[in-house]
Parts: sequence; C-alpha cells; structure tokens
Amino acid sequence: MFDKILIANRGEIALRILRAAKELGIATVAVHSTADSGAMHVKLADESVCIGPPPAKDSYLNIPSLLAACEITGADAVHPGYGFLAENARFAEILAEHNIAFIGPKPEHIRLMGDKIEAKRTAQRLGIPCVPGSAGAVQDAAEAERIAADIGYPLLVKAAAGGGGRGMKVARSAAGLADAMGTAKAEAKAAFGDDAVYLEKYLEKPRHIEIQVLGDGQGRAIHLGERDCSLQRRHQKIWEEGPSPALNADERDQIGRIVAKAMADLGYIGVGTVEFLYEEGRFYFIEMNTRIQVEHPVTEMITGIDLVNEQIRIAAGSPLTIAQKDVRLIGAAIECRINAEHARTFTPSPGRIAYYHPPGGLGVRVDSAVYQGYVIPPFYDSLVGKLVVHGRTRNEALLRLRRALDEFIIDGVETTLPLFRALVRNAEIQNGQYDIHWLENYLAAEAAAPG
Ligand code: MV4
Repeated sequence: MFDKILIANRGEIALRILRAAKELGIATVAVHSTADSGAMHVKLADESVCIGPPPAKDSYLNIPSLLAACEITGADAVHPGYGFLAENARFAEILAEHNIAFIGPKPEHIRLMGDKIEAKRTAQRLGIPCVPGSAGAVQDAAEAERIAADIGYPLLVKAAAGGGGRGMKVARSAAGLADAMGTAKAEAKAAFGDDAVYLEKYLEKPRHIEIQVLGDGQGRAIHLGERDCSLQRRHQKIWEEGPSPALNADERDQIGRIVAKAMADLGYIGVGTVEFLYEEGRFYFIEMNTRIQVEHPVTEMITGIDLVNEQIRIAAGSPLTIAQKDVRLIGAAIECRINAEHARTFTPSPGRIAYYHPPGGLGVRVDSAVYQGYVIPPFYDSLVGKLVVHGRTRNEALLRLRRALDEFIIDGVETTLPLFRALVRNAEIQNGQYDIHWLENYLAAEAAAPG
C-alpha cells in the first residue's frame, strides 16, 4: 500500500480523496495554487506545497511543479481526481518513469478512450452496442455522403478528439452535410489541434445513461449500476440520479454485464464510466471516461462502496474484493451540483461566503470544501458543492431532496439552489419524464415566460 498520496487537484474532489486516504492510513500531500492557500484540503492534509500562481496552466496543469512536489515530499502515488490531468496519459507515463504510482488506469487505456474513434472501435470489438455510423474518421463531404446513404439522416458529425459535446454538428440532409463537415473540422482543429471527425446517426431524444465499472486489471471487472445524467445545460451535468427512472432490472443487468465483461477482457484498471445514449429501449455507446467522476457519490449511496478507496487499493495492486453477485443496488440517490452561479443566467458569482449552513439528516450528504468566510476564487470551475440524497425509493429521495434544498443556506454569492428547488417540485422531473433536451427547453420556456 502507498505511504503518501499527493492529491493533484483542488476543491471538493481533493477533500474527497484526502478523506479516503486518511481512512486507509495513508499520509496526504495537498498541492495548491496561491489562490487556494486557504482551501480546506490544504488545512486537513499532512503536508502542503504551493505549486504556482492561480492560472491552471501554471499550477494544477503544471507537470514539472507537480513532480517537484512529489520529490520534495516523497509522495509515492498521485491521485489526479477529475478534470485537470485526470485523463492525461502523458502525465501518467511521466509519473511511472519516476516510479510514482498514478491512481488510475493504464496510460494506453486513457489514450485509447481519449480518441473517440478508437474508443468506439474498441467498444464494438468488445461487444458493446454502439450508434450506427462511420467505421472511422471521415475525410470529406463526398465520403460522408456515401456513408449517409447507408445510415440515413439526421447525422451527427463528431470530433475524434472531442467529447463532452465539443465539436459536434448535426446534418439533417445532404444539403447541410458539407457545411456540417466543414464547420466541425474547423472547430475541431481550433479546439483540439486535430480535425479528425466521424459520423453517427443522430438520436433525437435520448437519455444519457452511464454505467459505473470497477476493474482490477487482473481479469476481474464488475459494474455498479447506472446513473442517469440527462439533465444537462450546455453539456454540463447539473442533476444526476441512480437508478435511471427509465430502466428496469433486466435492462440494467444486461447492459451492466456486457460492460463488465468488456472491461475485464480489456484488462481495465480502476474506476471507469461507460457512457450511453438510451432511446426506445436500446443502448448506444458514445464515450468512456477513465476517471472518477463528479457524480460518483450517487453510486456510492446506492451500493455502499467507497469508489475512491477502491481506486487507491486497486492502484496499489490489490485484487477486486467485491464479486458481481455481492453488489447490491439499494434505493435511489440524486445529486445536485450546486454552483456559484446565477440560478437563471448561470453567470459565475465568485466571492466570499458570508453565511453557510448545509443540510443534514438521514440519507443526506454534502460533498463540499467551502466554509463560512471562504472566498470562492474566480479562476476555476464554479462548483460550491454536491448535495446528494438517498432514499429507499425515488419518491423518498425526492422528498428528502426537497427538504434538504429548503434547509441549505449559502449567502454572499449567487447559487443555483433556486433552480433545484424548482426542479424538485416539477411534475415531469418527479415522474422521471425527461431526456437530454428537457433542461434547456425548460430554461428557455422559463426565460420566455412573462414576468
Ligand atoms: C450524440 C447525441 C445524439 N446522437 N450522439 C453530447 C456530448 C457527448 N457526450 C455526446 N453528445 C451527444 N451525442 C448521437 N449519435 C446527442 C448528444 C448530446 C448529449 C448527450 C448526452 C447528454 C447531453 C447532450 C446534450 C446535447 C447533445
């Protein structure tokens, strides 16, 4: 087992990792920019190292600084969290070259899943159902038209180096295909330095359902159920829940087993999330994330499994100690990502938290690193914390969420709490009747409503 873990992240996930390390009796090193010297994980870590000025490129993305912090403190492992360098294969390789463990998958699996075309090819090879589309990158409009003749319109042009919705263009007819190709390639080149694009049949009203997997790289992998992440705004998830209101036990078991077997066959190490679009009873693979995700507490509340603990133990060489037959999905959990943003305009609202009172009680978890008097810096994402509730049923979880949201006080900055207080009272949300477009349609209707 590791002696000392350097947490190469900030905010609530840095605190989350610190907690898991402490419970495993592992020493912790916090790194921080000059903007985060007052952060909670810095206060609670055994050691801390300032790694640079506020801009992420000069601090949390600065590999030489992180390496230096490892050398100074003698850390023998690094946990990257999510975002920043969490899916940077080169970072994982550099750590290995310095005999420092990267708490995550093998670099080749990070790289593989980072290329959306290779990820899809691998998924198909492993027996995971995918969206009909091109076999690989599509060079020009002429080739795209040949493929379109086969799969039909509407089509989606996607960037191979994209993900998270970046570099996607819909083409609803042959007339629009050349433009969509040109625009997508130009945007991909500008955003990722790589203009490779591929085609997929465009699914009009799917849900976004992701499967949590855990593998030990020694031939074992299990699935821990799904999270429905359809409630998104501009590809930012705001409300995630499990189990999905749209799935039944047989569907869950079937897709879970397919994904778990695929990950075992791949020799996948650690936690991973396989993302699907789900429409009319069918699953379509779109991407795989090779990191711990923001919404991992939803799965933890349902299964009772500490995913960060599992990540650390598996990275240290322990085999999976949980068998699929022992996984129990109990009740329902819902997570709301509370951001320091205006609840309707989503304008960032950094600043000092004048008064902070989080909710509590049975089945209520608040993953946050803020405190009364904390100053939310303007340099990073606006996440203040995640309110996660669990109930024996989805209805109980909704009632608990409503009570917890009404109890939650964050004064001094604008937050998205009011949005969640409205959503938890909305009939379609209460009935689980939503798809990936529901939230943007709701917000547009709200903005258009008089008064
Ligand atoms: C799609 C799609 C419809 N059809 N692929 C957006 C982010 C990235 N995960 C893939 N995304 C989509 N891929 C096909 N073939 C619609 C989306 C999409 C979306 C997916 C999940 C959650 C929210 C979304 C919002 C807009 C578009």
